[in-house]
Amino acid sequence: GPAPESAKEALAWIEAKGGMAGPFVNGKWGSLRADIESRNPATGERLAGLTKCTAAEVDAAVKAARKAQPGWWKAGAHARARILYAIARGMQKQSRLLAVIETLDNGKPIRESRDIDVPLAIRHFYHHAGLAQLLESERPGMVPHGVCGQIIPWNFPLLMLAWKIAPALAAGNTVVLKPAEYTSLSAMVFAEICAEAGVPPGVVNIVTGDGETGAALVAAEVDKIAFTGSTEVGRRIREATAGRGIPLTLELGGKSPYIVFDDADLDSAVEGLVDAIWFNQGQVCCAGSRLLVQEGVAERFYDKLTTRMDRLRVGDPLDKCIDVGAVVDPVQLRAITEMVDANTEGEVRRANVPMPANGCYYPPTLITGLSTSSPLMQEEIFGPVLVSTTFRTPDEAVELANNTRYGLAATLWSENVNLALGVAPRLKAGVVWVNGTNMFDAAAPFGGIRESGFGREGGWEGLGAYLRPDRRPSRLKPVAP
Ligand code: TXE
Repeated sequence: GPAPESAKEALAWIEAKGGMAGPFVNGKWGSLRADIESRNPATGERLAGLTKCTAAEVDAAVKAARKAQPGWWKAGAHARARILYAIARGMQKQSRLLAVIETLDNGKPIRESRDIDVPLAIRHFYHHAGLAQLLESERPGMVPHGVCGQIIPWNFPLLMLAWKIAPALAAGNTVVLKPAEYTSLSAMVFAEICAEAGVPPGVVNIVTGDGETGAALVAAEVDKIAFTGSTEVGRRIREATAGRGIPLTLELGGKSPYIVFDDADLDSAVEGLVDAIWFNQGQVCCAGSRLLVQEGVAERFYDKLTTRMDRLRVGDPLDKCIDVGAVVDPVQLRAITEMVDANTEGEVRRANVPMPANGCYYPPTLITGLSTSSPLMQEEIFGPVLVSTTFRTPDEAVELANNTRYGLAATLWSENVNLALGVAPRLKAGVVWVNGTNMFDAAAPFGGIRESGFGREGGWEGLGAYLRPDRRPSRLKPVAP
């Protein structure tokens, strides 16, 4: 059942801040103002007032990061590793608070924030503490960029923060991070954890606000920018930074194919699909949102899928038995609804499940019989809506799978290893999962190609995005002619 006690504890934590959240700069809270309201999408209740940082406030944060950076780098790999380990342990100690705040703020099922978001975020800090210690031997001659501006979305607030901050700090950079306006509260808990873990003032700075604050951070004197979010904003950031030539990594949208071949283990493929499209209400950049199923098993597969859909439990995200929670915000709910309602093709099937009367809920939905040019087949819906079509041959599956401007992830199911390994390399995607989906690890680089962006996060490849070759004169003696 619901967990009112832990929710009370989380709300008390916010209340203790005067019901306000705002910038954390140079190890201190900045001006807390209720410029933006942060609400619980499951109930509509107000959680906190949020400061919308001005360009001047963003610049002050960048200055603090600039001042702290040389010391953070010179402290050495072991000092940085020790602090990253301390952050990881601090997050572990606060894991319940983090999970509940994330669920209140975002609407995601507590089972997911507790078992996925928070543990993966912690693992990211542990892993990068280890990488920090190996830097000098494994990447000699590499140095940090300096100050990194980082902008993250609302679908995995704490995990995206970890993906950004852990490698940047491990490599000796300092950061100014802007969380998304819908979901800034777990970043506030994180700021406190940093202070307790002994992160020197100015090394981790957080500026709250919306797209205007984000644009101010992009325009500020930063040495590198990392962004995860929509393809549209990614394009704008690329334009805004083009003239400055600073390094940029972009992790953008997707329309990832989920391919089921005739010989697949259909029951496992159905369970995988539940994870691919209904995890986090489908608000996942690599969501398996386009089902491609081979004709021979299509009817059986749809039967199994719709039976499973009707068993999904939609409701109060704090309830541990819930599979599908609330969509992040009324704005996103409206976007999903309008996109689906504008469609006139195919057959729309909604899960036959009880739906909560209030709150930002959208039913798990399957749409079949769409033409490949339909906007629903081409555009990211970013909600619990699966679109599907059938194919005859592996060649046709590859062609359909690649028929999109994106290239973030792909999943395929087959018991035939030759078929699977033949098809996988032909899929245009940053990651291809075979007989599984959503497999993430701090050691595995993740990222897209085409309009899904560029750059990788995780592992040595991800760390490399926060390093550059040293520009100091080489220590090698010039050879006499
Ligand atoms: O994203 P935005 P939105 C997709 C998804 C979703 C759609 C819209 O399809 O429905 O985008 O979501 C900051 N300069 N994804 O509008 O605006 C913003 O404050 C600098 C996919 O919420 O891209 C937030 O912190 N920053 C996705 C962050 O960018 C700006 C995750 C992302 O918000 C800015 C989220 C600007 N001009 C949405 N404008 C994924 N790939 O995971 C906004 N921001």
